[in-house]
Amino acid sequence: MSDPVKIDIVTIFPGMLNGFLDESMMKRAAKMGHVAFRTINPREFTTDIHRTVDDRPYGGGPGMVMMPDPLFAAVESVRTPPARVILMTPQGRPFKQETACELAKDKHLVFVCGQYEGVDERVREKLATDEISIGDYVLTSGTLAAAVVIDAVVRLIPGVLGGDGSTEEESFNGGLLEYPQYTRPPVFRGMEVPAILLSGDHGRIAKWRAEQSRIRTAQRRPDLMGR
Ligand code: JBZ
Repeated sequence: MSDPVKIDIVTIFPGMLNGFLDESMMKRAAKMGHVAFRTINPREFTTDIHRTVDDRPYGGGPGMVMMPDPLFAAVESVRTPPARVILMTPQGRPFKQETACELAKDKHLVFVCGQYEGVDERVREKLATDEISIGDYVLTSGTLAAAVVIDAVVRLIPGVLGGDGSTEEESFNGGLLEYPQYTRPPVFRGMEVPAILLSGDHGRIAKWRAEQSRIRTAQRRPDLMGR
């Protein structure tokens, strides 16, 4: 078996990741040796009495900016030559399923998570190899954004989902939304499961599902059609 994929998360709020890393699929993937997580706190790399990680912006303006030295030191303490150093930032490349597939092929990912207003531009220029945004809304924490990216990547690492086919079938694989799903009972509060799904005709079921995916995608996400 191959070495675990190394995933390091540089954050001043490592506690935000406790539930995420210690429950569910992430924990299981780590236990099975597919992935090895570490959190690195830039505060541990400060040298002043107050353990300062941020300061006021040069030129004035609101908010605080994360200082370069603690972030460089934290990344340099874990970085290996092939590592991708990913800065989570609203100005980054929009995160897509394709991006997740790309990152799932790497051996070592280092996520740099800002908080507050942002990080010193020299981190972007000289430390980061990639910049990613999870979407067009305002967050206070790059750490949450990194957790979203890590979740999407780890489930694609070979062996993590047990190769049961569910990776291929889900939303956005094939670029369309998922078809409607039903389970027991066949009638719930007067609402029936479509008869075709109970028919046992797997050919017709597959065609029905493909059609439902198209209808649903055209209605809800026309931007995904014809890609
Ligand atoms: C992100 C500076 O800390 C932040 C704040 C917001 C934010 C990120 C980092 S990453 N939003 C996004 O991916 O949308």
